[in-house]
Amino acid sequence: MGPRPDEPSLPSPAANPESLARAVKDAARALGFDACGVAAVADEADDGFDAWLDAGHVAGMDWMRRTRDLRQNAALKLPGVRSVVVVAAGYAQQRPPAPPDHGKVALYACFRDYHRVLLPRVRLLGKRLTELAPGTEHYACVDSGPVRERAWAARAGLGWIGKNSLLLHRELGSWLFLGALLTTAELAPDTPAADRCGSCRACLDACPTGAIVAPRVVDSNRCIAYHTIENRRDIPGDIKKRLGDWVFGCDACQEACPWNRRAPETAEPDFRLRPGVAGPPLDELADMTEEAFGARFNGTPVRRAGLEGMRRNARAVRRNREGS
Ligand code: B12
Ligand code: SF4
Ligand code: SF4
Repeated sequence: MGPRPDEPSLPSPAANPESLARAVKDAARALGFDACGVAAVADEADDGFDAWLDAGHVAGMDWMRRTRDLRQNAALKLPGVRSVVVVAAGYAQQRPPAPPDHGKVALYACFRDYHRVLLPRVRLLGKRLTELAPGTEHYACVDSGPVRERAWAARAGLGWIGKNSLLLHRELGSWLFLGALLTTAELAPDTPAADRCGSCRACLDACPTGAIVAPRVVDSNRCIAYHTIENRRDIPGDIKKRLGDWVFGCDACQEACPWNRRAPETAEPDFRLRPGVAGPPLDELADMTEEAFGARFNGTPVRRAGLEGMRRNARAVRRNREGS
């Protein structure tokens, strides 16, 4: 059926790929994101993901193995997908120095859980996209969906993959969270950014456990972030000895990165440090009750390690201190 005479016969200005991309980026900015880019779903060429899984670098994260196909083929998650909109939210800020006998929590986990802050906003972005391009479908995710956010961010021109394997944005550095919106709408894609690591290898040298086994390749079996957050078993002895102060996550390969020194402080109220989270006292943590754990860490990403995980981590850090 053709258009009725009183309906405009031209497509709305937002319906072409260029104006749609512009409108979505405006909407992302209005929702508080610091950067937004678009990738076309034409080329999901092999970029080492299979090799990473097959080499066993995924360690015990079976949920990654189970979702292997989905992570490599966005059309399995959203049939008809044509574009991926990637958003970034920076969280750079000064952290107080850890007092003696206190552990260190990775910066990303010291405030309100980013899943809770950002996923509703990516969903709102999807809603806006549906208004702009009626009849299209989308899938929104932040971290926990079977979508390879860093690879899409690199394709969408948000930055480059640093040798520590993190997405580095020219201004925000790597202190950022990523979110993605798969969509059946066609949006004008951005061009990938140039690699600006050059001959630097500060992150490789700073990693306490040698987990960056090659530029851009992290072996989770050696990574402190994996062991203190995801590993539900004992931490292997040689890693345990090298935990330093980290009781949850690890920022050593980010703290060493020169691109992170100039990152602007976040203005996001939800990313303001929660008192008592960045540097919890080791003795208290090592024998913490469920109640005390909840009081200190509820609503932050630290919950993911669980009470037993945090007690295990704090005991290991304390033992190293006693032995040094
Ligand atoms: C599994 C996982 C982990 C694992 C494995 C880490 C790893 N290096 O893969 C563990 C538990 C160790 C971990 C740790 C951390 N993680 Co994590 N993690 C993830 C998760 C869920 C999947 C990552 C994955 O698929 N890895 C497999 C690798 C092989 O695939 P990939 O990510 O696509 O990256 C490869 C390709 O991009 C390819 N590649 C290289 N160059 C190019 C160029 C182009 C053009 C393309 C297309 C591809 C490409 O090489 C990359 C590196 O191997 C993502 C969220 C998500 N859904 O993507 C968060 C995510 C990567 N993690 C994040 C964070 C913040 C962290 C920590 C900093 C937390 C902390 N402070 O403790 C550490 C950092 C450790 C490190 N140096 O990587 C952020 C990273 C933000 C950023 N700036 O990049 C993410 C994106 C979560 C989010 N939504 O914000 N993480
Ligand atoms: S998070 Fe820590 S252990 Fe993991 S690669 Fe970076 S520096 Fe190494
Ligand atoms: S520390 Fe150097 S090599 Fe590592 S990600 Fe930063 S710029 Fe790249």
